[in-house]
Amino acid sequence: DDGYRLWLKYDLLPAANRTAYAPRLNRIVASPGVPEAAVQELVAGIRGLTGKQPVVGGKEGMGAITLKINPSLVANDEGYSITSGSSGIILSARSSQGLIYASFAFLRALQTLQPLDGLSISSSPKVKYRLLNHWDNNNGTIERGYAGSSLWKWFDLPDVVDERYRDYARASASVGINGSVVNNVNASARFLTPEYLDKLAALADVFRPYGIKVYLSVFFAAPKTLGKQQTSDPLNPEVRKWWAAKTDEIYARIPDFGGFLVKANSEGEPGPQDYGRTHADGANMLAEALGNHPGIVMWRSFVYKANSNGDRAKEGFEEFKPLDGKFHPKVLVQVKNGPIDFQPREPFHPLFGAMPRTPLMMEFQLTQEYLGFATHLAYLAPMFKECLDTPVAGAGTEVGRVVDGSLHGYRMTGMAGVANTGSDRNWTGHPFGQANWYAFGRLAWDWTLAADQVATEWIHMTLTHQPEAVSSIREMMMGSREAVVNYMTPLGLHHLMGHNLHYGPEPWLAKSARPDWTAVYYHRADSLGIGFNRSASGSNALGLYSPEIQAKWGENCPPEYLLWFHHVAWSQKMANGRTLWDELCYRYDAGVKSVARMQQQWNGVKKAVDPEVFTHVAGRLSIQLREARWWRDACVQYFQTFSRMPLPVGVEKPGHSLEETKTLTDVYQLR
Ligand code: BDP
Repeated sequence: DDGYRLWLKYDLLPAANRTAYAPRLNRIVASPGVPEAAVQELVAGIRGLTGKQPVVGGKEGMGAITLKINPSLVANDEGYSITSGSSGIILSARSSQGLIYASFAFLRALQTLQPLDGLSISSSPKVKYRLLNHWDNNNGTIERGYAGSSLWKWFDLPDVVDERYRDYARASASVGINGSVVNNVNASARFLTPEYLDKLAALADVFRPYGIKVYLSVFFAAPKTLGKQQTSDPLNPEVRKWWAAKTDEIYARIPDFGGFLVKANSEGEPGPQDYGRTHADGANMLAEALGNHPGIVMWRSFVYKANSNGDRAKEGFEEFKPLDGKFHPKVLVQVKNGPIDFQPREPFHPLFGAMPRTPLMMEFQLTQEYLGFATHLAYLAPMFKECLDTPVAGAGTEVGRVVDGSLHGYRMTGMAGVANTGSDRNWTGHPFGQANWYAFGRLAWDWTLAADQVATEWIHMTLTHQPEAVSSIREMMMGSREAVVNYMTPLGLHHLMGHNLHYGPEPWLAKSARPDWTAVYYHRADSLGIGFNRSASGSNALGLYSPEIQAKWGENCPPEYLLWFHHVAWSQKMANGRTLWDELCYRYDAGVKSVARMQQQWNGVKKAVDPEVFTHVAGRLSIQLREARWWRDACVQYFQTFSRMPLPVGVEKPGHSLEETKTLTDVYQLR
């Protein structure tokens, strides 16, 4: 198995399940309006899973799967219901899009061996815009992409349309994703040229049957660079006309174009502030350019000033909070899950809960920029859930409820995942990276799903049905992200990764173009202790949160966020009685031990999984173990130069000096 088929493998189910399913899956009955893509998928899926091809046609009743559009169904536009009883299996939805989701959900029920007797599923997405963000460039490279080059073959399009685009759309739709921003947020104006719009239209045609809309990241200064305008000032009438005309040009080719994603005045990208205007001025100008077209604007809040000597964790908040209520109704503000940048663990972004009059969209990162790229196994659903399940204030105010609009009554809601896909045959490089694509879609649909439940589905659909193997793999996945946190950045530490590349440990990094691109800026280790004091006596980033959160993460801060918010003395006693220093060492060591355990767990399932997948994962796990040690040794040895305390008993001693460990990192910085 080369991994190409993802979780839509449709290999034969265990014999007992096939026998139980067979009498119910003889024919597929599709009334008018039922999308062809749904029927095709059911035929292919059932044929593969049961070994028997169902016929298309005939009547509703026992043995039939009937698909129906039912405008009075209690569900939202994309929702569906699946029932099974004396009239057979019935898939109904209010829209053809809902039937696509119903078909994939029904196949998932088979793939996860659910009994069909009395089956009754009904589901509606909690969030409206469920998007992948591809950071793909027109030259085929992917920013922070670790699974090959871009899926989109820009040089070939629109004349050559790779079959793979359809499989991408199937896989994405199967987990409920309904939009794809195809290009990097550090956007090229080239995507707005007629040449590229034709290419985009070709992709849109392939995605459309699966309900996936295409979106573009736009370069804010395009009026000037592409349109030969004097300026790109969002309040300039000529500039506004230019964007309106450009938007019409897009809709002439792609009538269901999704809209724009914008990174502005961030990391050198142009934006409205270049002309003394605000983010709201910029976003609203684009929203107005969309006019009556159905599209939206997603404006990113990931900004930090060019010459800041404050606390970067406060910057997005400080710039956006004052703009609450100032955005056009077609605008969503897209906020990264945490206030720094996709670290293995961050507290939720303080903007969540702080902008009741502006729909905030979640941005998660699936590509593991700071979690060991595609080399390390890290199942991210527990990380997404940790964020979504945390209340922003009192009980019932979970981040998920901000994002799904129920807390503040947002009409527009969205969740974006920075994709981990690429041209590698198995799409994500690491075979387990597929689980993060899968889990992101499932949680964007319904953030209340449990991470282990989602893992169980994915394992059945992708790897094995063998019960003991399913539970070992699930255990391995569920602990994997915490393992990464432990061997890279335990106790609330963050941004200790190698300069710019963000791979491997470089906690000693002290010089860079900006202080907040170093590691010492974040860990602040000295002879007294370690951690970033973000409490009231420090930067007071903690003060950006609600009183409930300030109480929770203040004086009795849980260990997970301790050094994120506090500078703590080396000898300070933790709740478990250990000193901070000992606890830090134990956690680094525990991270390494967890990877060793993952290796054992994986070896234990060898007979239950495909040999090619087994070998591939085993190879990556051995790299991960070696690099977890590299991380532990580098950090423990380096921090020891400040703490001057011995390694506690039980923590493995590094087999080499700090200087030797440093050279390992240096190699990554060579050119
Ligand atoms: C950081 C990446 C950078 C992105 C930036 C962003 O290092 O490549 O362009 O985020 O999200 O994580 O805009």
